[in-house]
Amino acid sequence: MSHSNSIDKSMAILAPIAEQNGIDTPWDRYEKMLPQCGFGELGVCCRICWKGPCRIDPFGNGPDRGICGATAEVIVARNLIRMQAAGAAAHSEHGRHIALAMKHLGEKGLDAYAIKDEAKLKGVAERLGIEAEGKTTLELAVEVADISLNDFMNQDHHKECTWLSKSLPPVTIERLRKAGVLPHNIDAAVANVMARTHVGCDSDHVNLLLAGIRAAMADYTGMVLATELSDSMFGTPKPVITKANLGVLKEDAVNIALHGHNPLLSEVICDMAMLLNDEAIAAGASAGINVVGICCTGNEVMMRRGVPLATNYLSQDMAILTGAIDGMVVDVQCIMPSIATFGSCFHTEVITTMPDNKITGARHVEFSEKDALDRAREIVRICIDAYRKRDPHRVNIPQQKETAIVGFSTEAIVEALSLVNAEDPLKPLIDAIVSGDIKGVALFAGCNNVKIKQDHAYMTVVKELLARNVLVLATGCGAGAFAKHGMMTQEATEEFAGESLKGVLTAVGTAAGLEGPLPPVMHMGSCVDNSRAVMLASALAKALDKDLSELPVVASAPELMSEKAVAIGSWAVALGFPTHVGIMPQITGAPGVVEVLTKTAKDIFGGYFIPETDPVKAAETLYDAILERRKGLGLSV
Ligand code: CUV
Repeated sequence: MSHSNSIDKSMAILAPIAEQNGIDTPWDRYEKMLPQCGFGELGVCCRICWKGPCRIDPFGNGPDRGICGATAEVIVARNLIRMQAAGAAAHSEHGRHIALAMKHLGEKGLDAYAIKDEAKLKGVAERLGIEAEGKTTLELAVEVADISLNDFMNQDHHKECTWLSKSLPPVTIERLRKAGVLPHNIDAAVANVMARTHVGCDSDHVNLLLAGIRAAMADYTGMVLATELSDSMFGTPKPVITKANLGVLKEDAVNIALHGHNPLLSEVICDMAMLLNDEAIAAGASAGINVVGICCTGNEVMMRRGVPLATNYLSQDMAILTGAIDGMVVDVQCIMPSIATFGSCFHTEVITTMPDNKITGARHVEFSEKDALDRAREIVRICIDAYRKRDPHRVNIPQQKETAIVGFSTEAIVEALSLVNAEDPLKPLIDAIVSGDIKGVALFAGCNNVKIKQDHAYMTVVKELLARNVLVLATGCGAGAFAKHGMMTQEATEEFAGESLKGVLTAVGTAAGLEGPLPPVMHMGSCVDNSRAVMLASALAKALDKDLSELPVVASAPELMSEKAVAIGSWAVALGFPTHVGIMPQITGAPGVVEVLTKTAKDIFGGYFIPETDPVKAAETLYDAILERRKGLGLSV
């Protein structure tokens, strides 16, 4: 029997439809996988060469080494750092794609794109040390793109990636430099992990783990440049009110779901949907075209355009069971291949768009920046055609949706604060932290994972921390969870924020003209936009003249699953944040690796991993970590 395991009420409505159609939900697929491989769960299975697979006996009754002699520590460390490298590769490919598009735009022009936020571009150029005087916007764009691309190309080991020193506090940079984990080249950091984990190479788990951290710092580098260049091209997010959850689908509209990550595709589809709205009406969809988002593409267009969010990671294929999605347009990352199967059960056109991300059974329309308008037109028309084939009897849209105030870029937060103190915008925030009205800051990031009731861990940890007056930032599918469950509303502040936090949110919200508090969870964007939280924390650190590792700032990924999330968590640790992971990482077969990541890391970086599957305990541990930081700064606890 098909089922769901989610606190998202839409899922209980849709699971029986999966059953009727004879398709498995993600939770059914998980159940069929049980019991999952115990060696894999511990991380002690090695498939790096064809002498294997080898696995270490965790009980000490069988082999304690692989055929080559690799210990559990080496096997686990190699597996882990390959995940970090893959995450870094994924985010950085995204960043590279944006940078190349920006360069192309600046040099030759691209019909579908522009520098929409010139002020942001100028700010970025200035930060990168580019002399803006006398240069056109497009010339600046080329220079910014070139410096960014150089972070993928530089071969001088002594010269670290530019975006690192241009975005992090100098003391943090100094500390990371001493630890030897600052990459000079994003691609090289990834390639280095692949090379040193080849059979018969680096066989020292500490040395391996440090290389993984370097790859994670490359992940951060790719991410920060992706965010900053995207803002320049597509606009820096400002607060906007929208809706989230599957109730945002409309029965009388052509519903196009944008899913994946890169705004280069989704932005143009949004523009084209507006242009072709009348064609949709002519096809019988009286409400025209309704664009909705899924996963991080959803976050990108939600932040910049107020496009409603349909759902987050784990329920992406379930969304198709509504029978109301005419086209699901995807680019890269976090796209379950199952959507093709679900699409084929309905009239839904599942359209892949990137040459290196195809799905068997899906339609492929290859998208490139050069012919973006033509391809976007083709894609939107395919969706309109699909609408004509929609069977109204199979439409079943769960009426779940919540209001979400989103769009809290660092700039937007600083702007809101400047309404309280125009001279020194960060001062109100710093004062609130110093006085203890705000105890600390928690960044929630990461995915959903079938191993946890969908969204439940997010909601539990966040409520615990809000009640303790911790300011909450969110990105990725965590932000999606909070949006779907009404945590980005003013009412949620009233209900869940502790008294002193509520006071601060109300003072800032009122000054910003919201006639009430800011929402208790600030949506900062997609996964790459975790860089925004670092920007905010770095601004605080610089203002206080402290290292990031001294601030009462923590990170939490209660439901993570992807390699990208592992990379993010790893740089969060390196930057100095106590970092909770709510899924038991596949490392526990190597006590030495566990020791390094949960304890030794604290001595080297200040940050460390907190693996904790109980969300209430996780919140307590994170709060204790915040108090420890406060003590360190001499602040009240
Ligand atoms: Ni990039 S990485 S499931 S979409 S947050 Fe969502 Fe966010 Fe994890 Fe993926």
